[in-house]
Order: sequence, then structure tokens, then C-alpha cells
Amino acid sequence: MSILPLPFSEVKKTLENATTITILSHLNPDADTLGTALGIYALLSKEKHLKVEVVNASPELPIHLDFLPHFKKIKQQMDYKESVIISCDCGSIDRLGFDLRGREIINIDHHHSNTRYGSLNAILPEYASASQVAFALFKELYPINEDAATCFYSALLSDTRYFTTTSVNEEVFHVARLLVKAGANPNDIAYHFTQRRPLSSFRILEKALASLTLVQDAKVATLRVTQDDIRATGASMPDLDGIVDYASSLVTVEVAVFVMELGDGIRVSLRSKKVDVSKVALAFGGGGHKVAAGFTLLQCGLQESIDTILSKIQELGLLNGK
Ligand SMILES: [Mn+2]
Repeated sequence: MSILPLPFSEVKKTLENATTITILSHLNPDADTLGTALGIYALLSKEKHLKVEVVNASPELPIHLDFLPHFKKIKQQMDYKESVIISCDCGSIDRLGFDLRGREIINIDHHHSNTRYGSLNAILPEYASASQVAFALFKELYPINEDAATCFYSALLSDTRYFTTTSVNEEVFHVARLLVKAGANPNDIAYHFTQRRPLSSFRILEKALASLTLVQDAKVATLRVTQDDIRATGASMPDLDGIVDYASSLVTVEVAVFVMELGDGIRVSLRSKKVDVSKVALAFGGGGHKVAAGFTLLQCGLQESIDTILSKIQELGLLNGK
């Protein structure tokens, strides 16, 4: 057994006693949440005594992740009424999109802001992806098969932005090596992330970049897309993913703000090179990591949102190194 602060024996016992399992990923899913969920599905669906479903409440899934083993098994509705819930990469329970009152929940995550809503919490904030946490936990309980390795590796590759984030260290490469050894194909997986972009993602990127504004001595960059932009380009949610990284990659920029006007509110994505933008997200009821965070504003115009966020960044003194 590992010395990691993970509830190995409790999870083992819970899964041994369970008959049905529901694996959940967060709303507006990314590769980490789905890769972690499908990786766990690949392991648990081999267990004879278990019935396992994998569910995401979002109306739309990122289609470029369709190469993940068992992707087609993801349902929008939960069928099991009393199953044990396994939540993946989700910092707060409302982001799962279901009423889970009274349910036993195994909470697997790496968000610093995780509210520990599980009956069992496997949370390692220093880990680079939720899949790294899942791998550390489940490799002690089950042999990691090729499908699980592919899912966990994909999640790790994506959440580290191809092994470039500050969370990348020797341990991450060690885990990547073990996953490749277990059957993940790095070249094939990288192809799916980098060589399959839909045209709509370029069209919406054009719109976003055209809106680029630099403020506060060019230390803060803002990007925005309107509902009209989204409609005109045919962009879907996954096409908006990663756009904020263009703004934060500018040499002078310390904080990048990407504001998206969606049907049900203003979605805000924040990036930084160093300062803690999760403080901004938390102030508006969102969450995330130090250098990548997000939240949603309701009943707020596009420009108003940007102004509110910029003053919050000032108020928190983020540009003074906090
Ligand atoms: Mn993650």
C-alpha cells in the first residue's frame, strides 16, 4: 500500500459491498473529467458483481474526445437509484448537475477548492490531473488495463496542457511512463488532441482574438465572444476551450480573462502565469486552480462582467504579486 493520504481500504470496501455504481463527471466536461470517469469505468465494468453506468448531465459532449474507450457509453441520465457515486475532477457537488442528497459519494479530484462533499474524499491538490489521483488510488485495487491507461493518460496530457504546467514534475512523467507501459499510445492520443480541430474552432478563435484588449500596462488581457459570434461561427463549447491560453501566452500578460456570452449567463475563464486567479473565481462563486480557474455570472452584460472582473483583480492586488 502506498503512503499517500488516500482512502484505499475504505474505497476497496465500498466497491466490494456495492452492486451498482454511477460514475459522474462535471458539467461542461473537459478531457480530465471524462478521461478519469471512463478510465474508472474501464476498470470497474470488468468486475462481475458490479453494474456500472457512466453519466454526464451536459446536453453536449466534446466530440473530439470520442476516441476515448467507452465514450459512447456516456449517458445524460442516471438510471440507478441507489448506486454508489464516483465523482471525477469536480470541486463542488452542484457542478455534477444531479440531486445527490443522501447518496454515498467517492469524490476523486485535484482541485484545491474542492469542498470535500464526498463520503470518501480522494483529493490531492498537488497532482496534475484528477486522472493522476484516480490512477494512484485504483492501481492499488485493480490491474490497470489498456483502456483505462488510455483514458488516464489522455486526461493527464490535457490537464497539463501537454506537460507544460507548473504541476508537471518527475512524478507526472513517472505516471505517464507507467500508463504508456500499461498500453496508452502517446502518439495516437496526441493526434486526437492536436490534429482534429473543427473549422468552427478557428472561426470563433478569430472573433475572440479580434476582441483582444490589453489593460493595466498590458499585464491583463481580455477576450470576449458574444452569442452572435457563437451562432455565426457554429462554435460549440469545446471550441471555446483553450482560447484564453492565447491571451495568457502574450509576453507582458500576467492575467488573461476570457468572457463568453452564453444563453444562460456569462461564462468566464481565467488564466495566469503565476498569480492566483482562483481567488477571483472564488469571489464569484466559481473555482479552479491557481493558474486556471473559472466561474459563471448571471444577469450581467458582457462589458459589465469585464469591468467587474477587472476591479476584482485590482481589489485583490493580484498584479502586486499576490
Ligand atoms: Mn482536472
